[in-house]
Amino acid sequence: MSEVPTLVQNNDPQDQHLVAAIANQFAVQGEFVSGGKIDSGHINSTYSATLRQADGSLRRYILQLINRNVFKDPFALMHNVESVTRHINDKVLRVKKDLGGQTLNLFPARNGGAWVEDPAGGVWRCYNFIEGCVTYDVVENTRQAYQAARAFGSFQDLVSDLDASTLRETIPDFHHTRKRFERLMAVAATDPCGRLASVRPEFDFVCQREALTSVLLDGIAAGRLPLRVTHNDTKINNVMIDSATDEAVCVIDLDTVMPGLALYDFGDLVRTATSPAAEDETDLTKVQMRMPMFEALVEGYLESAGSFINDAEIEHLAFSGKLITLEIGIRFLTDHIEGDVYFRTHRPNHNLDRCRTQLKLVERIEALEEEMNAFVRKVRKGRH
Ligand code: ADP
Ligand code: GN1
Ligand code: MG
Repeated sequence: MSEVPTLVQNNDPQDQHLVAAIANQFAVQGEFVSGGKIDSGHINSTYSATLRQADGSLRRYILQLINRNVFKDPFALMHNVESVTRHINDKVLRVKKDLGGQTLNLFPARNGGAWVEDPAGGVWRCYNFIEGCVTYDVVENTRQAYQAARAFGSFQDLVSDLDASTLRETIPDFHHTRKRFERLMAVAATDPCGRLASVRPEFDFVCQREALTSVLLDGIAAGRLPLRVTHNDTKINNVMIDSATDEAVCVIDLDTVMPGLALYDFGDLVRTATSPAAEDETDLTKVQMRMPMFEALVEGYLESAGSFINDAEIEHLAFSGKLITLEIGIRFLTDHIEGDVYFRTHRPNHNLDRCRTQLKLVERIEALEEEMNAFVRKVRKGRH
């Protein structure tokens, strides 16, 4: 199976120097031993730093440079992250009396702030390193899928009483699929890099599905789908999984926690946990909708979120997988046509390759949608 190890440590001297200099500005104890880049995630630049404690033991931290091209107001973003981590830690502490597991915590800067600014204007933050865990880019077994979905459902539960009005919208209209579609149309109309002609099949595929982009928005307007505080970026490598037990330990990447739909979170799990192919796989025959993974996601999600989500949300679980996969496909295609200005890319046509896997997965979901809906109905009946 295609587990992709995400903790790629390197010994690049420039990284060592950078990590040491940044770590030194946070209120963390110990002497710097080593640092390395973590090559996962399309947005921020993430590093680990290892420090030797007074008793000789080693402790790791995460240092992250926020992507200012994506997050125009990193201070608003840090306000959100502080609110969310504080809320979750207070609540877990109240309910469990102890932290009973690992949660995400920010370490303050030595100057007392929640972040550090480097001379180039970069904004850095420091988290505890969630130990004993890995993130997967591709789910290997149904237990991981179940656990991940349960963890994101629990996350929604934990933040359900966080006052949404105190959260800033870090990326406006992040999951407004119709606006994502309109933006693709606008970028295609100007075609700044002359790439449109070579992506006609992908562009036409999206155009044929325009009607899908309004379905959940109409549900909001009609009052059937409530806005909740949601994670909004529940791709499978945003949950830390215990490497020994496959249990989900901690949800990470809190940059897009904002009011949204529970279905955006579930949909992104379907997008990233059902296919055995990497997001940038070029052999599209490998892209599949694995029913056992979908079933595990539904069961895991309903285990933790089933008590608070409503019937309209449950009815759209399979649909949300199709929609969010289409939406991210639209975003990759837009970025390709625009000249790769948003997502980090590692090779020519990387965004186009990513777009193609998404659109293939949409097709696979369409072929199995009835079966997926039938499964959801069956589980739901069993719960009544
Ligand atoms: P991005 O916004 O770029 O996706 P993430 O916050 O998801 O950034 O971090 C990128 C990767 O770094 C994650 O997929 C995970 O492998 C690793 N990582 C992030 N935070 C932690 C943490 N607190 N402990 C251990 N690993 C982490
Ligand atoms: C980005 O940050 P990361 O890699 O977890 C993106 C998501 C996309 C995803 C596609 C802030 O997620 O919205 O779904 O890539 N995050 C942002 O893989 O745009
Ligand atoms: Mg991430």
